[in-house]
Amino acid sequence: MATIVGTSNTSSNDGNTLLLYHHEQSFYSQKVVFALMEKHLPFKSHIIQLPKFEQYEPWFIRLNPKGEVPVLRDGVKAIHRDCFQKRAAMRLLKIDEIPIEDLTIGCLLHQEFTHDTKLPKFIRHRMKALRTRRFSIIQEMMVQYPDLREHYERKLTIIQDKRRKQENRDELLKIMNKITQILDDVETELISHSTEEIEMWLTGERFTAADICLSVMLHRLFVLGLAFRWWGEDRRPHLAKYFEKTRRLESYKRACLTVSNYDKLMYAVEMLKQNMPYLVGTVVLVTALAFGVVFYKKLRK
Ligand SMILES: N[C@@H](CCC(=O)N[C@@H](CS)C(=O)NCC(=O)O)C(=O)O
Repeated sequence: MATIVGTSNTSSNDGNTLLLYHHEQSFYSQKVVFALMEKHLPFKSHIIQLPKFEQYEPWFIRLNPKGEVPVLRDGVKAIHRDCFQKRAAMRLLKIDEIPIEDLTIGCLLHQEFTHDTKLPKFIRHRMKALRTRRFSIIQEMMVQYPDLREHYERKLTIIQDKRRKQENRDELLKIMNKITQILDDVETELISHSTEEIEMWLTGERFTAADICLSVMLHRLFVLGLAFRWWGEDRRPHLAKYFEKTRRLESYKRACLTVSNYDKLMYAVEMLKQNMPYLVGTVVLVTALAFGVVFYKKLRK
């Protein structure tokens, strides 16, 4: 989950609040934001611009040599790791075994598996472009910052290995089979609670870390256009109901539906481009009507 960094004094933190380095669309960041919201733990947010490769900047590599978000900086007190992990529940779910990046990129590369993706076109293009560009960026960083060479080298090896997997259709199918098994277990678990009179989450009355992991995972499947494969009225109805219930939570909205202003703008531009033919058509129609009315009035004079 999150890399937790403890310091007693930092320039970017006042020492009392948690400082979270994260990105809105990052799966692992969403889980931590979700957990912090559920625990009512105030935190300061520092967005790491993954689309600009800020995670490979030397200052961030020094913070987390893996060059990944999220990172949670705790100025004074230690955070109980069970904010993020509940081992028994995790065993039940096995969700953390799903290689989310491979699934996400795999779906972008093999779109035939998806239907009704919620990812705007510009994000899909951006993710594909970033995936290829990051090699040269890391190589440049390696030359520029030789003291961090070993971290950059490790990162390159990891992403090269991931790249091969992501291009392989069979690897994607393997991941999807694993998800089927997990969601079958989840449906069985949810069915076992269905006779209870009180509202139940995955492992009981309380919304736990297991629920956070499951909810963020379901959100990712939904956004990628994979939901139809696993839930709906005709399949895993308890899971479908569970997802609808989760989507009403404020913590879910904050963790999973927050979009940066820049992305909002890009989305507006995409919508404008898509609707351009209709817009032009409407303007032409309205102008023609206006001229028609003027002409008609003239004729009647
Ligand atoms: N095991 C890590 C995984 C974190 C991770 O994979 N983060 C992704 C975003 S979801 C990332 O920062 N990717 C940027 C990169 O690898 O360049 C955790 O649980 O925090």
